[in-house]
Amino acid sequence: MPRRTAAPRPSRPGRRLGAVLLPLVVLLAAALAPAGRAPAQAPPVLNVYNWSDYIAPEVLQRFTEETGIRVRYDVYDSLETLEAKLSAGRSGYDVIVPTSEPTFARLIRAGALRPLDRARIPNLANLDPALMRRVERVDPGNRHGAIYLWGTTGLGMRPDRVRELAPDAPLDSFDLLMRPENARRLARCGIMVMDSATDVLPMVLRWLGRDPDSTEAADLRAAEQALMAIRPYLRAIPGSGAIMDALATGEVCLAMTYSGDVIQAAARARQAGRGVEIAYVAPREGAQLAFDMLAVPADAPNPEAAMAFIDFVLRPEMMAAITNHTRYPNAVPASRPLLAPEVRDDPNVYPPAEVLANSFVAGTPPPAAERLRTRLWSRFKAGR
Ligand code: N2P
Repeated sequence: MPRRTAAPRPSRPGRRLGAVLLPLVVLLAAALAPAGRAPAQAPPVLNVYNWSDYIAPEVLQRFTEETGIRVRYDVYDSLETLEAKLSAGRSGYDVIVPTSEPTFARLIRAGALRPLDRARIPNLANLDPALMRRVERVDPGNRHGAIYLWGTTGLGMRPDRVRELAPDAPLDSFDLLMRPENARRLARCGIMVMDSATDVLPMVLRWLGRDPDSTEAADLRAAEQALMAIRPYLRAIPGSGAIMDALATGEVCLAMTYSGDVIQAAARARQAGRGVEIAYVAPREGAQLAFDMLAVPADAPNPEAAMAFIDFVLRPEMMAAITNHTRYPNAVPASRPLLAPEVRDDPNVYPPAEVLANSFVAGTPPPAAERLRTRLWSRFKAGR
């Protein structure tokens, strides 16, 4: 279930004070307005629906301070949850962050996105043209979206526990998870796979040496068999948000999830100082690469605020704050010099050329194949 919050937890108490003071000032101004005039209007609201742990809280605070626009902020932790919410229509959101494929592609095809108002988003010019070209295959002319953050999917692990329980298992390969003899030994210290057919199946197909986008029944059967073979050893198949928590607390020693989530979990574990060491690995068989897009639903209640927000977020200093906090790379090169050195130089945040060359972007399966995948996933989750 998506966690619903008014705003992500502020990182410092001072921020919370600001959140309280700003509406107070607005109320006070309304009360002091000369009698006889129309009552002051409620401040405009921007409704954002983003991935969990995918922004720096101070960015929202500063947006409200500068524009007077209040932000209502909800989160999801899988593309399936986002799609379910959006396909019902009238989501009430002004800004969403779908992955370029398949979700953003499908929403464009369904006419569910409003083209960006380029005149109101001059900071689109800050985006790396080479990265923006990569998402053009689903959005010619980049009309409907701007890259927010991107990243790979791979394995988060506690290397010390893994070495202890499965000394001969390779740490840099998807074999670590997908070979039953490894999963069986690691089950004792806890394994989780995130609940997302969209983000897990292509990696399994790739590991099997098959086309990650395959719609062939034989390929999907092979993927299902491989998943079923490790199913008894999985502690849970929760949303990616729960996986981040389980990694950070040391509750699991192996998890398949998104790169920045693992790096955030590692940072949290270090801060807790309880000796939990977490590492991220983009498997050598090839990691799935995802571009998450800032986009505006066609029926957004406040599209002007949406465009203003996208422009604000694309400022180099905002993107740097977001990457520093989330440990996901962005697509604004001018933010690079503003990054914390340990973030900028972390090869798991900004993958080196050879990892990128070996990575793949999943496509958008046609509806019939999508149905097969969804059913396969339900059987996997149920374990039968
Ligand atoms: C945020 C996960 C977003 C990555 N917690 C999805 N590509």
